Amino acid sequence: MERTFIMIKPDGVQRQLIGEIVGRFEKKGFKLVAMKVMTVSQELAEKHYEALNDKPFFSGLVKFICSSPVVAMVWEGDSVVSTSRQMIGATDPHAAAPGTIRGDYGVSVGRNIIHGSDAIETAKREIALWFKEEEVNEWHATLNPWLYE
Ligand code: DAT
Ligand code: MG
Repeated sequence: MERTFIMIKPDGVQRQLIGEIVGRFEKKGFKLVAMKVMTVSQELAEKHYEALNDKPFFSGLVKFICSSPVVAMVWEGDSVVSTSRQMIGATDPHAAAPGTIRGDYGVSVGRNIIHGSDAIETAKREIALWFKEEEVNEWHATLNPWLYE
């Protein structure tokens, strides 16, 4: 089953949106297999966003991610990578459709509440970067027959 890395950024935590966001993923039918509240080191933030290190906003982005705790999670389910991206919405909350997390709660690209892996390979890299293997739980959800044919 596919997995993705989801992070509620410092603004989402400060704005008390953790329950709202986790609830959306739960209600969709995805399974939570790892979750931790953590203060991110500069080293981890830079590694996580290394593909963007030539962008003018990179240093501000790293500083922001380290500025206050985040909630790091791994969610599992059928097509969870692409479906999560749809639930999150466009990078710029101004462009994000109503009904998406960024569309409903964000007003600025540098404070867009949540991160989600953009592809299956990226998800693998990000999960390995943020979690030890033993922190990711294999568990059988009894709801499965009601979610999957
Ligand atoms: P996404 O988070 O939708 O995958 P991304 O990977 O292109 O978007 O960028 C990572 C984060 O960097 C994004 O969530 C917010 C920040 N960012 C992107 N473009 C930006 C910009 N033009 N100005 C400020 N921050 C930006
Ligand atoms: Mg991205």
